[in-house]
Amino acid sequence: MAPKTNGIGVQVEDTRICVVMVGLPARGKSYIAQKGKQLSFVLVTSSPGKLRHGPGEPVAPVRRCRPGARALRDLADKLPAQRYLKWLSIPAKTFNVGNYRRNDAPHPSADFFDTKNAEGERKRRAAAEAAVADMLKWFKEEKGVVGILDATNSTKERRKWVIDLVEKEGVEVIFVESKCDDEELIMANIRDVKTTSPDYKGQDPEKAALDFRERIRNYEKVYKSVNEDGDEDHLTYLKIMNVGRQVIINRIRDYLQSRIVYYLMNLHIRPRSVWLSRHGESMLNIEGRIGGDAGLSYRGEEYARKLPELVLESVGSDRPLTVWTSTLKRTIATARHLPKHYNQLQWKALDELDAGVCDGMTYQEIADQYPEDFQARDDDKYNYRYRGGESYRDVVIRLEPIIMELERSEDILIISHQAVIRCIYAYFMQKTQEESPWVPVPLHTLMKLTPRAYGTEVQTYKANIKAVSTWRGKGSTAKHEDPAPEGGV
Ligand code: ADP
Ligand code: FDP
Ligand code: F6P
Repeated sequence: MAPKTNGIGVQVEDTRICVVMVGLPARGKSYIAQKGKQLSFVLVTSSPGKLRHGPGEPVAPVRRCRPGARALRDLADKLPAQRYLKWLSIPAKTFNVGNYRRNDAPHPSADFFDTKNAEGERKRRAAAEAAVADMLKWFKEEKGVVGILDATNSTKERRKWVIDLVEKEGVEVIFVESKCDDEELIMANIRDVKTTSPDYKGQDPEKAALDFRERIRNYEKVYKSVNEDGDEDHLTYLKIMNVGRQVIINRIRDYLQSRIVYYLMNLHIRPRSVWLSRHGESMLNIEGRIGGDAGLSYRGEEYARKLPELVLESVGSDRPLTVWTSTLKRTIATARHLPKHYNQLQWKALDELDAGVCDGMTYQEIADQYPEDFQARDDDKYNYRYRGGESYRDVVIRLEPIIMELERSEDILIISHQAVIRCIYAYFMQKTQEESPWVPVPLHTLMKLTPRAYGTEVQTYKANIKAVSTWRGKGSTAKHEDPAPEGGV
């Protein structure tokens, strides 16, 4: 079937996907699921309502968009899977069976998970049924696109049961299995995340870890890896072995599936951070003019000279770092005093949001010359597209390769621009589309983001070099005199 688009390059095909996680406990399934949610932030534009272009252009109705065969690029909410999907604006939601089971069996000991335990079996099945029922309801009533069933789904019977229920509703099923036999890593995972689970609330962590290891042994008695016996070859699946050292891909069908797979197979769990900085203050920043390709102001240059010190303080002197800038003068100039042994790469995708006909204007000039546009942008800043320019949604879409590359990479410093940094920050911090375009990102500040198993840690380093504030509050035409609110970055 030829993909249908709604005239704004957005796929409207009715693809709905259920990602069914598979694997023994403590194999990173919930971690992977959480990442997928992030993915949806950049894949498809989904918010119903109006997409606002400048009032000079037609205002195209935005239909609820379903990603399909061709259009991840055009698809503009949270797993590393959910996080990624959400960032791409694909409505994604995780249904964790453990949370359902906890309603009925809040503190089970290992023998609860022995298949010979009839009560345990009954309660576990009821939890799985409730999770799948809620997921199907979500697809139907809330127009979900990617539902993630987070459980062990570790037997063929369970997988067949899920497929039968889900496919009946016209939802595609893709199994994502994490297989890992690195005993040291599994014990580290147990200590990191399982001993603090509500299952073991108030219990001694060492005892909890031993009980959890016993729980896993009960699962091992019945566990079958997907297609281990050769009779599940008809299934669509991705098997990630030992955190990506080997990957098996089977029958991945369409564009969205392949993007999800590509993203998930590139995830790694080696400790790393991402540093973000805007360029030093520019000559246009001083005048309160947006866009352009100006050089640094005297204070901006001072920041460029101070940046190596801030970076070395935060990164350390012996860690290799890769620096990504945009192709605009002000970010390249900001990076130029960094240590020569850092690899540097310029990305067009990191250039500032294109303000189209408003490029080089002050906010006051825009309000005077294009009052309707000015209002439209305040009404829906994420979707407003400058005449001949871009919206935040557009920026998120062009950042998708950056996010893919970031997930594959180790330590990276990105020197970019206000709007672009907001979008990247939103991916890591799971900011909504309403919030992200307004996040304060002050000049002359280095930010360190460190992704952890559940959530991202933020540290900021101020250079203590004065700069104008380029933050503008809703309704204001301030020539940058609005003080940025406290909080945010
Ligand atoms: P599960 O849902 O499988 O019980 P969790 O997601 O709760 O496991 O475990 C999280 C831990 O797993 C984190 O410490 C994370 O670093 C680690 N992890 C993430 N991905 C993987 C993977 N592919 N294989 C093994 N461990 C992983
Ligand atoms: P989780 O770690 O997500 O809490 O320990 C494994 C576990 O998940 C249990 O909490 C939960 O009851 C079970 O997996 C759910 O999966 P199954 O229905 O596949 O057993
Ligand atoms: O003022 C600096 C700047 O980077 C401009 O180039 C850009 O148009 C603007 O910030 C983006 O911020 P906002 O979306 O809040 O106008």
